[in-house]
Amino acid sequence: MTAAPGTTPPGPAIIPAVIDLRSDTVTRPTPAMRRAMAEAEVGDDVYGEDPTVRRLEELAAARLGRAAALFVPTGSMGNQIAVHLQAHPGSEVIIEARGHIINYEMGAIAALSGALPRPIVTERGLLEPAQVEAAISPKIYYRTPTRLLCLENTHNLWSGLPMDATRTRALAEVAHQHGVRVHLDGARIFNAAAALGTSAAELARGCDTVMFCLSKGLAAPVGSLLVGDADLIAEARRVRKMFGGGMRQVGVLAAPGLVALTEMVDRLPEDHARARRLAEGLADLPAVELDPTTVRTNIVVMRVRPERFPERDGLTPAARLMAGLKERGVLVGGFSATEVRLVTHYEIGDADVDAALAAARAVLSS
Ligand code: TLP
Repeated sequence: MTAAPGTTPPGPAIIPAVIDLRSDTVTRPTPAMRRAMAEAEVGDDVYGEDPTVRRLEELAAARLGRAAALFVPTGSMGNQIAVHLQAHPGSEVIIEARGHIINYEMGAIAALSGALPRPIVTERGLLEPAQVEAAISPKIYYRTPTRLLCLENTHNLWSGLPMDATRTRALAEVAHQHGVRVHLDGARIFNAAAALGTSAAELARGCDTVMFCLSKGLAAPVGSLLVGDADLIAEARRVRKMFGGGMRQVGVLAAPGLVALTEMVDRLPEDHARARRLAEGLADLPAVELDPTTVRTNIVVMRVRPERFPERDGLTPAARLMAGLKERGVLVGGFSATEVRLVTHYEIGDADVDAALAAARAVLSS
């Protein structure tokens, strides 16, 4: 059919392709995950009768080298159950100052567990055992007791920084010497393991509880696991119910989680290589401050230099960059007035990295 002069020819509406680098949470389930969801065997998981959930919990415990695991709807819930079990009202939780648990979980450690954060500022995201020791309250009855140390691996706000097993063990040892428990927010522990050439179990060693997510780089639509000793996980099951996380025929959501754990772990180095290439390209731009060697997993946090790309029309440098990129079909996340985060994942290919770099070049030179 020929279009009349001056009209749009018929055909599909032209929707600009979106390159979504806001997070690795944006991925849609793979075809294998969709099939697994449709075919999942299910039962009522509050009665412990969902066979698919059980399989996932057993596999998760084995992958982390622990006795037991609990399927929870979100990473936040997994972290908060761990805090609830190991801190008590009026006690302190030691955590690196940019930790997810205190910056992005809605004040839940205070709201749900009555605990206080004791944030430790670091220069590059890695806690030192001596810093942790100094932050632990002396055991005097009139001092606020320290109950829990929370670690994060990879460290989201520090450009996905991985932490090696030696440091994790040293930090856990110092905490345990003072009777302080250790929880690891391992939302992206498989990214850390891939970057460090080790296993998730090795990185979890020394920690009392570990939470990891299926819904980040592993591309499942939903779900996280909390792992630990059998007694603690039995208690965690009770707290999950109290927090409203007891789910019923949830094998339909555990099934893509099984695919995530068995099929999506080995490809993570691809995301890391693309993130590094993205970081190298961005670091070449005069308006960007970024050391690409700090990008070792799938997260790039960069700073816009305000002297090169200033605030305009009430928009901060970061907001201006985000808006400009969005006009060009590239979505990124804002961390502060000058910081922006870009995350690679299985829906981002090499051509997407090239296109995102071209868009950033165009926006930042405007
Ligand atoms: N992180 C999200 C945002 O909340 C920032 C993201 O897009 O990265 N621990 C870490 C280290 C996380 O990065 C996240 C999610 C969580 C816990 C919480 O997981 P969910 O979103 O499943 O509650």
